[in-house]
Amino acid sequence: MRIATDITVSLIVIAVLAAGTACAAGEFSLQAFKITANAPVQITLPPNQQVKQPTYVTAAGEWKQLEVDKSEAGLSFSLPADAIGSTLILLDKPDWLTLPDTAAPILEAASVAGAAVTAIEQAMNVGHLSETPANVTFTVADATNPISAHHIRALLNGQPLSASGGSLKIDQSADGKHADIVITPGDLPEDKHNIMLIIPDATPARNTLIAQLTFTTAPLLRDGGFEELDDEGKLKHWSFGSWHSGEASDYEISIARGEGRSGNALKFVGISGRLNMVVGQSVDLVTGRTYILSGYSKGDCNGGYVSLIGKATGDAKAQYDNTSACKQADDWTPFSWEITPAENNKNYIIYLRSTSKGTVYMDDIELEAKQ
Ligand SMILES: [Ca+2]
Ligand SMILES: [Ca+2]
Repeated sequence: MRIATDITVSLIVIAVLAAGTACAAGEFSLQAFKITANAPVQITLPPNQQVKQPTYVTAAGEWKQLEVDKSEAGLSFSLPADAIGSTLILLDKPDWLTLPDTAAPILEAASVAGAAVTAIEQAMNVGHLSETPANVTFTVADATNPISAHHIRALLNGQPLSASGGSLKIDQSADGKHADIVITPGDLPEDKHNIMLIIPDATPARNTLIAQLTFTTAPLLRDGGFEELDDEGKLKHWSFGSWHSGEASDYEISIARGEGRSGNALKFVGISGRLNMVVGQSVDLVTGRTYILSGYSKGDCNGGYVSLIGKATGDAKAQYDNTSACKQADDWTPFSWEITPAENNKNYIIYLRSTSKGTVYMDDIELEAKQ
């Protein structure tokens, strides 16, 4: 490629963008030149360069025919005036390509181990799963052009799928505009995991959809038995606190070592003042499901209970639900409550609490999705 200019050009960047792919469903590849110049520029290509329907995009986003002069020296063209300094040029516009197209592919459906995800969004959270799903499928479509299967990228927790032994399979329609993208996650530890898919269309601009799906195989509630302590003797998965209105209160929240139904127990002691003792943990709940929170309590008052608190999204009301209270009992007594995360909330936290004078013990707390 030869570049000639009428005056001195202080900056010219020409990049060749190859978009699309050669795949079983069709040849959705093209060569686009990106040209940036701050002065008039003439570009000459070898005579054997294939030219068919040469097109360029104006600054306003309109695709127009590009005038190409043929001579023995080669093929020449200038950066058109209405491209204003920068444009994309296609010398060999494929028949399948429809321009303009400024829209990214859209996510039409998703499923996890064959079960459809009900709320399709670009960032989905399907919450707790009993095990890593064998596969996660994204169904995507582009209204105007083929999807560039060759440029689809999948990341699991920010890493290539191969890092966890996972794989990606793409089943694309003959016209290229629809694709089922099947991800096999591979071997994953019990934890929260995120799959991110980057899906461009096969246009010169490569309009790109980024779709994400998050799931967790970690226990919904960690250490409901109050046994996991850090080096300082504090519970690893629970945070202790007291909410009060400024009025002085006297209380103790502690780990009662060896006093549990098994091992340790959580112990609230309300002494005086306006008491509001809380022990919280973030939980990955999903709206539309009901959960069972169960455990054991004992104590000399009826003060123990549990709250589910959410963070509102948009104009929704933040969830703040309380269960009924644990009964006064000398021996360990089971409790079980249904809790339901509210619509349009996120970042749920379970709080074990006591607002009473007296002592409440809790142990063996479990949180499960209701079957
Ligand atoms: Ca498109
Ligand atoms: Ca325990």
